[in-house]
Amino acid sequence: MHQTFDAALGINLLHANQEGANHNRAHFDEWGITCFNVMSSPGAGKTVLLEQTLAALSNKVKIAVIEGDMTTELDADRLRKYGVPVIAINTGRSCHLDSKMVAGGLHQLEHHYNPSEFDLVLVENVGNLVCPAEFEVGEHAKVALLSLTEGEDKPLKYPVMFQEADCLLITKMDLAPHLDVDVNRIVANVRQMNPDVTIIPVSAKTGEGLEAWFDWICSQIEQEFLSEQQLSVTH
Ligand SMILES: Nc1nc2c(ncn2[C@@H]2O[C@H](COP(=O)(O)OP(=O)(O)O)[C@@H](O)[C@H]2O)c(=O)[nH]1
Ligand SMILES: [Mg+2]
Ligand SMILES: [Zn+2]
Ligand SMILES: [Zn+2]
Repeated sequence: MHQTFDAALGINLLHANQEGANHNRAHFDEWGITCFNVMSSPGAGKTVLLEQTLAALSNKVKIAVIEGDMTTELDADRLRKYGVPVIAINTGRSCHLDSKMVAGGLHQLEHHYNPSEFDLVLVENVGNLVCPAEFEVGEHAKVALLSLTEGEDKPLKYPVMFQEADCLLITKMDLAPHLDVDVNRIVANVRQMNPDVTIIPVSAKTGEGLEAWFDWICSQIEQEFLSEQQLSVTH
């Protein structure tokens, strides 16, 4: 747990975290890996989305997962069935992953595998709409999920998460007929704070939107690959 009411302490905490994030980013760049930080409140569908992503992409994209959970390895075990390295990090009483915890995961990856063989690291953060968005872990993109059952007002009530997101997945679209929720309202509330975010409505149940999500992943990896090539030409 962290004490956000002490502003000075909060700034020091985030400063120390940023150093760790830079360290992780240097590893990603050295290994040619793109990293996404996947965040949402508990139960929005992160693990199901990762399961479907591994099922669809792991034969063409080399993926490793860093799985953050307070105490269990339940999610990690679900993802291990897809035959990819899943590094479980128990955060104990902490309500988010910080850059040092992710560094520990990356060093494990480096110890057990050749990290340069990987294209993508997916970090599933602890379920929480508040502080995970403030703690950079060296990721190239932040992916936020908001499920339909959470209500239209959540982007307004938890602004940092939705301002920081590069991609927002509106999940559980199959439930729309059962709920009094207006997807257009959610989109408008998010756009008000973050006009450029990519928004993809998805359903893990019907498969709606999953192709668009996979395309977004592949475009991010390609973009990262091209920018690294450019860097190596200019240096
Ligand atoms: N109806 C429906 N249920 C979903 C969908 N995605 C996830 N769920 C359910 O939501 C619950 C939480 O999913 P999980 O992936 O564990 O969420 P996480 O806590 O964000 O990792 C599970 O019971 C899932 O089956 C979806 O697209 N539609
Ligand atoms: Mg999960
Ligand atoms: Zn936290
Ligand atoms: Zn290191």
